[in-house]
Amino acid sequence: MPTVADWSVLVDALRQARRVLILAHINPDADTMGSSLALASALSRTGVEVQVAVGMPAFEMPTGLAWLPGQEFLVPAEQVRAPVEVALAIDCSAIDRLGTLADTAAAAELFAAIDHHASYDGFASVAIVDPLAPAAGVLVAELIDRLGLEWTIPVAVGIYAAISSDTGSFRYPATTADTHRLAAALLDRGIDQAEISRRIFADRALGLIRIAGQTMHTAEYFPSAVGGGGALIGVIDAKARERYGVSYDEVESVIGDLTNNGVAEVTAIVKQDDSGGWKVSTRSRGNVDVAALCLRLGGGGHRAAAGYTAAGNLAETLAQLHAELGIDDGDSRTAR
Ligand SMILES: [Mn+2]
Repeated sequence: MPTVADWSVLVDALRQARRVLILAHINPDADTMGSSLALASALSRTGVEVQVAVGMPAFEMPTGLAWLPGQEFLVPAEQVRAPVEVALAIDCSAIDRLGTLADTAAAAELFAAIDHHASYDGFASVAIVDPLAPAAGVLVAELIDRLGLEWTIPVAVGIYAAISSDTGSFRYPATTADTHRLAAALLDRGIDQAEISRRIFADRALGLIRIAGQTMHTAEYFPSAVGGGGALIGVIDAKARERYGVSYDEVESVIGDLTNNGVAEVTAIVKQDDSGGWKVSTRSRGNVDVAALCLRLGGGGHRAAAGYTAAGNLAETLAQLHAELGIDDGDSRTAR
């Protein structure tokens, strides 16, 4: 949990710094990127030189995030100017989320983290971590207030995008009255919430709609999973992504479609990345702690939303997942 001392160390360091590096996590989502670009916009107005980077070689902003204001602060990982005074990782639960920039960040005068994952592992020397925060954006909003930075429209848009995205449009259990009050304050600044919501939740390419449809059509239902609560498991391989022209980052949203069901306590999607490896995203209706499950398999996340990188091929990955979910042998129903 955050302490006053941690806030003051971070706030003092950011007040004094001339050069700041903000790190969004690899395979960025709207929470990490909206928060990072918003903070960069706000800090830059005070004359601080701010860079935002993602530690992936030849990283390009996914089309689903390219509309966020503040794109001008993003630099390729190879162009990050070292040494860095303050390196601030946002929405990263472990240092491997910093990818190729882990060493650069660790060598900064102050290496700090702002995060809301229960699985945050303590990698930074100063950390603001609140597992109850529904989005990293909520904590970055508090940082902006503590620094007394100006809430311009680009700043408000980035923070709203972060919070709206990580709360599933204010639907997930971590959403509180305070979350709505913060959203209301952002609306009072004059942001266009309808346009932001459309960008995050509705503006999907035809190929993504098709791959989501295929995944929902072929997902297997296992009534015996998690003590009879049931699990719904979909698979998206690289071949399907290629057929529909969909990148690995873009299929992140499909788990949201599949999770909209009234039959399974746990929903999962097994996804193949461009290098052929498999990653698993899981969601829980609330009774099953999927963060604990994913932590056992080398990943992490939140109680209701978590993931991990699998070690084996698809068959091994599914067998391991079935075992973790307590699925009986021979149990399966494929949608017809
Ligand atoms: Mn987040």
